[in-house]
Amino acid sequence: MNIQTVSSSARAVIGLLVTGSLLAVASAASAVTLKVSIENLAPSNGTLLTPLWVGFHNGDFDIYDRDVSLDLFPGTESLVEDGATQEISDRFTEVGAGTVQGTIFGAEGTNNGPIDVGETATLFFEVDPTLSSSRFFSYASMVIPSNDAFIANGNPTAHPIFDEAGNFIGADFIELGADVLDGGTEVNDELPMNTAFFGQTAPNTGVDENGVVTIHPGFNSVGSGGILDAPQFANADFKAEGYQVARIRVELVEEDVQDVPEPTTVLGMLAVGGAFWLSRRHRENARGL
Ligand SMILES: [Ca+2]
Ligand SMILES: [Ca+2]
Ligand SMILES: [Ca+2]
Ligand SMILES: [Ca+2]
Repeated sequence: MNIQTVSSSARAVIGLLVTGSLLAVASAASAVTLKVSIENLAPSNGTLLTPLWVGFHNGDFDIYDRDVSLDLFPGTESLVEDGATQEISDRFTEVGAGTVQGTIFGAEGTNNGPIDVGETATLFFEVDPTLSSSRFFSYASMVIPSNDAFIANGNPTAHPIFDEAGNFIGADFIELGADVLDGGTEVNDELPMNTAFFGQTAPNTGVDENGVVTIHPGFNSVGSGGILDAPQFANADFKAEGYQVARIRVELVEEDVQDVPEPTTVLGMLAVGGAFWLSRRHRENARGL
């Protein structure tokens, strides 16, 4: 394949989508192209996901610890409450454990930006497999609608993409509803005004929880006037047996890449915002309860 063509396209896409973040690109001689994808496996009228943040690093970039406050992980709160990836992207740059990162938007489906039920969102990355800073993969996405529900790896070395010799390993795993986490930063009141993608109109809106990261207890029960009582989220109970949230894959691209997604103005704007961007529609729906 023509690696020059692939790399320049991928750089253009990622650069546009991740506003303000740096993207160091490996030399063409040793670079490979990776395809990262996330598929929303939730049932119809189930949960959506905010654009997936991903980063490649040397094992020293940590998104959260279980039973520890997110105050110790700057940038993660903004992602788990609002689906915004700018702050975690900035921290990734500051930490210096890796140089390649990006945000994968769900440009298809009903909602442009969020990854809709049944939608697969994809982005290509160029990395140098010989660098230790390419070795491990991390990811994070907010489960919406919610106050602070999210999926992410808390163990920075959980997903090695290359072995020590630079041989490709890749990743292919499913996030179960049972694995969804609660950021511990916002009370799960599920009030439309406080809940991203459910009526919230500004970032960082909600009641402080001052807690720690835990397994999410699940949405408030049916009949409480919360998320599960909204018809469009009637099947969003991710604690239901067998509920699958997403499949995430990191694949090695062997052939030429013709389907590198083209950025649009709309996508570029979404990079700055968060999960409150479509709040009007859902606020109206919530009012109808
Ligand atoms: Ca951790
Ligand atoms: Ca979408
Ligand atoms: Ca919470
Ligand atoms: Ca909130």
